[in-house]
Amino acid sequence: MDACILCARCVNACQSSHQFIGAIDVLGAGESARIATAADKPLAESICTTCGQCLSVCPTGAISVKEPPAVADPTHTVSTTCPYCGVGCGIQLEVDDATDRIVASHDDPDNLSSVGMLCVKGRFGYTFAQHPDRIQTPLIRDGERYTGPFRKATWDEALDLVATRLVEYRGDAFATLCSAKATNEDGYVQQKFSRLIMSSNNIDHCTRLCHSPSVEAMLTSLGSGATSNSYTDYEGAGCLVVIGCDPTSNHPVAASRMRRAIVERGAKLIVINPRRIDMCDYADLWLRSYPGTDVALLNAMAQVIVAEGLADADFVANRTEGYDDWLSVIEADTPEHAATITGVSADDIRDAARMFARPPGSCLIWGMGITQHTNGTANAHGLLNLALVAGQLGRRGSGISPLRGQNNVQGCGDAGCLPNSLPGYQGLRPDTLVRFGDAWGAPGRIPDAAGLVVTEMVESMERDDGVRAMYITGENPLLSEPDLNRADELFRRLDFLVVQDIFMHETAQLADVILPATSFAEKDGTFTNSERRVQRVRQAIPPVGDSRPDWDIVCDLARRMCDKMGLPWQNQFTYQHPSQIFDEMAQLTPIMSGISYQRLDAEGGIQWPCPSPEHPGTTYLYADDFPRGDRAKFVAFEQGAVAAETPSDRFPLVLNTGRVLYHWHGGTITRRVDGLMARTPSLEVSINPQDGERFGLRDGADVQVRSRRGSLTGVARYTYRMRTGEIFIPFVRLGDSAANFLTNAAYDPESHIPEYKVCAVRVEPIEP
Ligand SMILES: Nc1nc2c(c(=O)[nH]1)N[C@H]1C(S)=C(S)[C@@H](COP(=O)(O)OP(=O)(O)OC[C@H]3O[C@@H](n4cnc5c(=O)[nH]c(N)nc54)[C@H](O)[C@@H]3O)O[C@H]1N2
Ligand SMILES: Nc1nc2c(c(=O)[nH]1)N[C@H]1C(S)=C(S)[C@@H](COP(=O)(O)OP(=O)(O)OC[C@H]3O[C@@H](n4cnc5c(=O)[nH]c(N)nc54)[C@H](O)[C@@H]3O)O[C@H]1N2
Ligand code: SF4
Ligand code: SF4
Ligand SMILES: [Mo]
Repeated sequence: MDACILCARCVNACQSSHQFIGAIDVLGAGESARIATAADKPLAESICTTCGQCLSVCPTGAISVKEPPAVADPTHTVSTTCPYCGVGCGIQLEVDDATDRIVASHDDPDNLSSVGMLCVKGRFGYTFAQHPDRIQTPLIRDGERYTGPFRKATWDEALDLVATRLVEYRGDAFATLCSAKATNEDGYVQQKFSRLIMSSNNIDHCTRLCHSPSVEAMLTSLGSGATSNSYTDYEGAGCLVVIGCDPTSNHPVAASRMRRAIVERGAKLIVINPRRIDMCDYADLWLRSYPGTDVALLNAMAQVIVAEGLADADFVANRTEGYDDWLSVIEADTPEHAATITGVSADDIRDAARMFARPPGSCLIWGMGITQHTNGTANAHGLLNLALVAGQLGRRGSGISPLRGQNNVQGCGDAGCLPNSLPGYQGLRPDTLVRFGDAWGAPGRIPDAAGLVVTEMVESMERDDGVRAMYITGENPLLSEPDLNRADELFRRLDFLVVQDIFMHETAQLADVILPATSFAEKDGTFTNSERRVQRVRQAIPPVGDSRPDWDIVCDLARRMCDKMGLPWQNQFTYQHPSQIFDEMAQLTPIMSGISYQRLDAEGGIQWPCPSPEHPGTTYLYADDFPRGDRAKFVAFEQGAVAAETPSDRFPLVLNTGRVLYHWHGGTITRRVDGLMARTPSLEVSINPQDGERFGLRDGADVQVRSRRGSLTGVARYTYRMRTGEIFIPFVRLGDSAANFLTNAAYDPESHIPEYKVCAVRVEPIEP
């Protein structure tokens, strides 16, 4: 810090101008003044999130990266979109012209979603793109399935093999998983391939494991499955309800925008979570409910709103239906009753209801703690009912935000990578099928029956008439599915498996053919973020090895299959550039027909619906009506069983799984970013110290965790973030351990999402 001139720009960046974290401040006064953390602890032990915002504003280099890459001048900068989460931050990749290597990632002050901020993954996590482990050539299995070695192959050889094999599996025996990490254009081409060439609607992606209950509920109640509002609405709200999510870890830049509302404008914050998350530091109310009890809690909040006359009577009368039926179900759900189920006091439930219902505006922000339960859809309806009864929808500073997970999970659904709808959530109705059939030069060829969702695909593998051949791009089900031992058995029953990815992973290990895709850094396209903003992805570096963009690989395969089968649709797969794919999709998709690359390049990201070239895009939905019609619908659910599997004598603890800031899902990507690994090198099992004592563990020592389905080894981390009786493990794989060996493949009946958030486990010390 010798170069520090005490300008305090870093302090501002960390506190009031950007991140609202406050990890650093000026410590001391006069001669001894310096920048330091609270109690002068090392940065790594402070609340610092390693976002690098301080680094980005330091004018003297006092704060700098530890090992700056050797750069030969000159460099150029490419403006693109972060490949990690659904917040969709703008990044500016700095590329060394001499070596074609990305040497830095900077924030983009002009980006409308991130307004100059980044988190640790956006600023430092880009290095995976040029990691030596990238798959460089197509690979074909030699010899025995599952065990034989892979050999390098040419594209011709690999794609001919895939085409020849897939010809046998057209129709229901084929299924494909699309990638929420890839672009809209990649997804559009893949669903077109599946529908047109493979005659199969068995198309899905990770949304099934993620926000499918939210989408299901929103489609029923409102007619659209998207976030209704924008990050600016958080900043303008009077009250934020953060329920079943941990934005500081998982949507860090959105979390900064929430903190801005709280710190600058005094917005109220209600956190509803069994686990103490960092946002609790800012909360007016933290409702520590028991896992799986949100239906009871949300019904009781709604009951208070009605009973205390806080309902928005105009909104209910003029813009909703089903109110009376709904009320007759929830009327008995008093706070006192809910308190016995949820463990939250009746007074706190009342306070939360009042804070939420009171004008000016409230935002409901939720995540996997709501959805990944056997009552996931019921939970989501509970939230929608709350928004409807209080009229907190359809105006600035209010709205509903199921925070989208992957960088392009919104877009993957928008592009039609779903078993029951074509692009733009256009159902498999006769008129839609005719329009797409005509546009694709194949009238009457698109199958009209809804296909299987991810979890149904996996279950069907057990049967001989189920899915026999699979084409998986940019997903790793053998770490992300529940009950992995069982999932592994089922995947081994497939006749043929193609994996298209940037890295070798657990699912690829079982594949017959592996096709190397380019990463976000090597292709053009678009991602659509959580606030429905379509943003450009721009190529920064040449493709690594022989890798090719996903859309290009699938087009090549489609043409080969047309040749083999004598199908006349080669010309449907001859795009020269992703912009042509986007134009085709936009033309067929009313919600984005006004968006084009020209506009995105000129204006920056545009939020759909954007029906015409003159339309500015839409910051918030439902100002006047709903896609399902004039009225939104109340849908009542009663609190059912809290979970499919609850603690017993043999398995006395509830396992809650989820994420940590420094890892991405199973870790395929983040295990290959040294800086991120350094921050979270081991699999931590968070446990209340009392439970630790009770089961003979030691803080920091190895622990074995077992469920009825499997076991893992981790490091016990004593923390009061956990209530007794509940432990938390992120689902990243470190070593041979991964949480999904333990989780339960029980499904929400409406959405088919697995119950990742609750299963019963026991813990045992491992003697050194
Ligand atoms: N760093 C990082 N960021 C990510 C990801 C990542 O892997 N790493 N993944 C991305 C993806 S795909 C997604 S979907 C999002 C997910 O983002 P989140 O939804 O924030 O993800 P989780 O970590 O699963 O957190 C769920 C929270 O719900 C709480 N919870 C569990 N059960 C219950 C319950 O019954 N009721 C309530 N009210 N709360 C409960 C848990 O304690 C946990 O804090 O994150 C995205 N961002
Ligand atoms: N226990 C537990 N399990 C869970 C969850 C939980 O909370 N708890 N959450 C669930 C949720 S919400 C989700 S979203 C899933 C996520 O599960 P997955 O989608 O399986 O997880 P990722 O590791 O993100 O997989 C993305 C893959 O895409 C590859 N990739 C990256 N970019 C590209 C590209 O441009 N093209 C191609 N072809 N490949 C690319 C990466 O290498 C990686 O292998 O996990 C689910 N599983
Ligand atoms: S890296 Fe981010 S959180 Fe840490 S001190 Fe800098 S601005 Fe604050
Ligand atoms: S908040 Fe999400 S989109 Fe933004 S930099 Fe972090 S990971 Fe990337
Ligand atoms: Mo997700």
